Formats: sequence, C-alpha cells, structure tokens
Amino acid sequence: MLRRKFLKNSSMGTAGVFSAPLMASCQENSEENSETEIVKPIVVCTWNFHNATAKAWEVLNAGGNALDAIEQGVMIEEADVENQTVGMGGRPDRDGNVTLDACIMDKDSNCGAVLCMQNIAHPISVARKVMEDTPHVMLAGKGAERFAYEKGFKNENLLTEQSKQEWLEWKKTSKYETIINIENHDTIGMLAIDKNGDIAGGCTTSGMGYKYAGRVGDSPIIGAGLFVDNEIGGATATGVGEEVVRTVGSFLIVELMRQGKTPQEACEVGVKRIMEKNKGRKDFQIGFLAINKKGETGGYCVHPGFTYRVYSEEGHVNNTSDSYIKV
Ligand code: SD4
Repeated sequence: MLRRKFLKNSSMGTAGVFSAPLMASCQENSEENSETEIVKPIVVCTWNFHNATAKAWEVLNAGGNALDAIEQGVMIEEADVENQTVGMGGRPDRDGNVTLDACIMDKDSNCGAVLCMQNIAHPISVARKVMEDTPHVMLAGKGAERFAYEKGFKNENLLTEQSKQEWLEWKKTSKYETIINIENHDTIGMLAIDKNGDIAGGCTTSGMGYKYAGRVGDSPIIGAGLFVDNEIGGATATGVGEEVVRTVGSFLIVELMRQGKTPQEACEVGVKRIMEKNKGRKDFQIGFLAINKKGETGGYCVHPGFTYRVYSEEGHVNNTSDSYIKV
C-alpha cells in the first residue's frame, strides 16, 4: 500500500485555520516524496458539536495524532453539563444513577471500552487506559470505576440539578419511550484522520435517558457504536442502540466500504438493513456517520433531523443528513 502523506493543498481556501507546525510538516513531506497520495487531516462527529470538532481539529492541525484528537475532542462534550446525553450532566437511569458508556479504537485496531460506569466524568479517557494499560477491551460497572480510581481519575457527582429535576418529573409517570431526535440527540461519535493518514475513532454517551439500571447500548460496543479499520475507514452511530447492536452497524458499514461502497452508500445500506429487519416499525432514530481512507464522508439516518459536523482544511460545517423516511 502506498504510504500516505499529508501535502499542502494549494487550492486551500481557508489557510487561516492552518497553524505553523502542520504547514511545516506539509512542506517537509512534500519535499520527501512528491508522488504519494494527498492526505488531508479531517475530523467528523455525530450531531452539531462545534466545540468538540474544533478541539479535535486543533490537535490535528498542530500535527497531533488521530487518537489524541478523538480523546480531546469528545472530552469537550463529556465535560459540558448542558449536554444531557454525554458525561457530566447526562440523564440518569430510571433509578436516578448516571451511568456512562464509551469506547475508543486506534489505527492498529487496538480498542478499549467502559460500560455502565458511574462517578467518572471522562469515560473516553478510562476507555483509552483500558486499551493501553490492560490486556482487556471492556471493563464494566464497579470494576471499570475501580480501575479509573487506580489510574488517578476522581470521583465526581455526575447528576446535575437539571437532570435530577427532569428525572423526578419523569418518575411521576415513569413512561419509558424513545423520543426521536429529542431523547437521543447528543451521543458523540467521532472519527479522525491525521497527517499520516491514520484513522482513530471514539464514542461516548450516558445512553438512553431513564433506561433500566444496567442497560448498555451500542456506543461502547466495538463494531456496533464504533468501528475503525485503518486500511478502509471508520464508522460510528447514534440513536437507539438496540437497533445498531442487532446489525453490528458500524462494522457493517466499514465492511461495505471495504467492498467498494462510498461512505454515503454504506451508511444508506446500513440504515436500510435496520429498517428491513424492523418490518415497518418506524418509531426510532438511527444516524450513521462514516469516513473512508481518502477522507470522504457520509451520513444517513432513519428520520430527518440527524446532522454531522466536518472539520477539515476546507472549513467547519454542519451537514444535514439525508434520511430513509423523508418527513
Ligand atoms: C445508546 N446510542 O445508548 C446510544 C444513545 C444515543 O444520542 O445515541 N444517543 O443507545
């Protein structure tokens, strides 16, 4: 396989967003080998997470690797108490406990995940520690939490007053149902390509609001909520995790790209597969996001409303995804 290099794109219209280190590395690489393919750093994420993608881009633009960009990017959302589906401030389960899920995957197919972990604000970083410092891929519940303390993470109360009050209100009826694009609109799945053309991804969530205690969705499951194959590309998902797990959605999308589909085509096939399995049921949202080795991106969802952010040298945009159901 050709060794991919990052080369300066002379038609770059947004030179202002480039910092000196990356420009310097472009020039070095361009002198080293002028015949290699052009690789442009890029980061994409589910939904309209401007600050998270800006942070990830800052890392990539300074010459950092995709894995660091992912971790630092999604940490922005984990720390944002306004985001009630990720990290601190996430909606609790039906017993009032905030339980977090996250996973991360690197260019060498190393991966780590934490499931149903309480009291730790940055599950993505714990997932990375699982990947790097243990022989395991997944740690769950109390074991994950204890491991986090061993690694120096601190115990924090993740239930904000707003999430608590909303939960108390919900308890009056305790009606459990998914609300399309409302309950499920904030999980962040992120994919990045760095200057070496290497891909990494991460996904982090507090899962479905008011879920049964112990419930885990797709987000921390490698192959379901996230999958990266550095030779092909990566995919991530948001929405009703049960549906994504049933089709091993992100793995499916990467395999479809391996067979020659574009990221857009692959996401469309993934959503159609889910809809066919559901035989007419439509009361849920799924959004898939994918990127291939060339940096092409695609997104597709069940219902209108899913958007995804893209940040590259061409700019910083929020794309509205096309949907299986049109209205
Ligand atoms: C889950 N997929 O736990 C997650 C929920 C989600 O935006 O994506 N929310 O099923």
